[in-house]
Amino acid sequence: MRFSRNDFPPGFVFGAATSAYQIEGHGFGGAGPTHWDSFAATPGNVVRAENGARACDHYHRWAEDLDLVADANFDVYRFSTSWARVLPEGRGTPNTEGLDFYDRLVDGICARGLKPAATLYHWELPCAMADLGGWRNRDIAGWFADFTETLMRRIGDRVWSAAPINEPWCVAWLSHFDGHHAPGLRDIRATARAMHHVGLAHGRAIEAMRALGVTNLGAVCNFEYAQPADESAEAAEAAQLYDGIYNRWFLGAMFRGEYPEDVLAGLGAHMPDGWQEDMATICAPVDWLGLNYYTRRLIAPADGPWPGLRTLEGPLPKTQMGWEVYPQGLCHFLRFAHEGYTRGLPLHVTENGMANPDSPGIPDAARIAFIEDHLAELRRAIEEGVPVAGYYLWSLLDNYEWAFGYEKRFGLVHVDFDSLKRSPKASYEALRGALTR
Ligand code: IFM
Repeated sequence: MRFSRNDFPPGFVFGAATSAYQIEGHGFGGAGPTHWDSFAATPGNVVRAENGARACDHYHRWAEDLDLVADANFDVYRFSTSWARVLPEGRGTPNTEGLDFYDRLVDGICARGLKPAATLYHWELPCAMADLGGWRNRDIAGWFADFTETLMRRIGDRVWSAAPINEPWCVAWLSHFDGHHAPGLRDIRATARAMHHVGLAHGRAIEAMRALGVTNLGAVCNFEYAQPADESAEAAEAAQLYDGIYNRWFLGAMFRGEYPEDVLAGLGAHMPDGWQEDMATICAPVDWLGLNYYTRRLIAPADGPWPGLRTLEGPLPKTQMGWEVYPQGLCHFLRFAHEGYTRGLPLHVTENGMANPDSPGIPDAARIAFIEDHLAELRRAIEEGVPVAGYYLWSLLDNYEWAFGYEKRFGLVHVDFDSLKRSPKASYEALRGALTR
């Protein structure tokens, strides 16, 4: 690695990130069915129709996995909790086994001298909630706040930080407009409602955690650098709108209490009645912002209804996901968030990393270079005065990459999905060396 801990300000933290459905093994421990189970069971949605029933079997191997985090000299372990594991019906009677699991996990994280960074929702909506309309139903904000309270009553005394929802754009747009994630809808009315209710659920969960006295609360959003595909005014306008939908909608709501006008021009007619009254809840104060950053997109105009844009393949080197490697976007978004929205709050890069077709024993040099180049951009932001406080790798383990199944390998640690053997990759060893205290 081209850097060490000493190249970062005192107190700067490094972490490894995972999510519940992607690693735990949802078939274990009495968890209820989720919309990812039924989405994956529907032909054509997921590569080889793979699901998270076994995943990395982290449910049983969590201690070994936490040892890997600690041995790499990370400071923070960012994990998520499964709503359906805690409340199999989404509400009502909790699953004791599920609560016990997260209790043990948090204790295990603390026992290894790591900081537990919890995300409450990372996409596996209980089927019972989906049956009631899921993110299209305004009541989801209350159901989610109740789940938050149930879980945080159990682990809130020990978590170092907590964020309600991972990547609201994916929960709303990718899943209700693009149809690429569960519930697989392609409907603008459903999208507008989800785009609003996910923010409302975030705000209600923040309120619930404040009421319980849980501290260090944040929001985790994802960002993509929108580059006009050519020099035309039309491409510039399309890229600006893509940026609004992806990057400015949730930041605007959470940090300014307003939605961007250019996006409202298209979504406004489909928004739920009285949405304006919810904005004060959505922008409940938080203590930090988490930014998940992977790539840029080239955007061109397209015929057809709003938003009238399409993405084109770019010329830069790509990861196994086909995503262009564009480290400069990370500095851009850190600056953008700080100057336009968070104005001094600590920023954490809560996800960054790449998928690579790794095999054990073959060094993942591309991942090492990816991390180095992104950390160089992160350091550039710090030098410019942006208060960046942490950087977390996605991901600790190769895992279930949603609609792409198990083929895309994001891990610092290779997982053999037959034997479930974990084998640290060269990037893991390189980070361990760089993070030595
Ligand atoms: O695997 C996902 C994760 O669940 C959320 N952020 C992006 C990652 C890579 O696609």
